[in-house]
Amino acid sequence: MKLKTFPLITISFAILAGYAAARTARAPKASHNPQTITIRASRFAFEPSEITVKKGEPVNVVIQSEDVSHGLVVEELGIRTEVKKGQSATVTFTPETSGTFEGKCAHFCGSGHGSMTLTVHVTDSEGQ
Ligand SMILES: [Cu+2]
Repeated sequence: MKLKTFPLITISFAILAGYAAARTARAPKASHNPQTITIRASRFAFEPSEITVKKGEPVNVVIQSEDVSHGLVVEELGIRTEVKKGQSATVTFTPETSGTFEGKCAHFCGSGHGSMTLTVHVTDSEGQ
């Protein structure tokens, strides 16, 4: 009986220790969590319509659809995502170039779709 349960206990401990090690290894990253910016998308605007991020720092952009399906594409920053009707989508990116970039809705959402834009300012973080 004891001989049978011993390996099970050993394995359980090994798994638990593994989990603990994995959590510890991941913990230091927590302080470098990407900045999160939430953008609401509705016909025919992003709110806010301008965001400012720092070069070299990862950013999570959460896009929430307030009505129909929308999308966001910012070619220069490698952002391309779709957000379904009433849902939200997250896109993570790290801007490598400073400047001002124009994003637009990537999913046709009606007559004002073409004017649905988002301006992304990428600032040099070295100066701060
Ligand atoms: Cu749209």
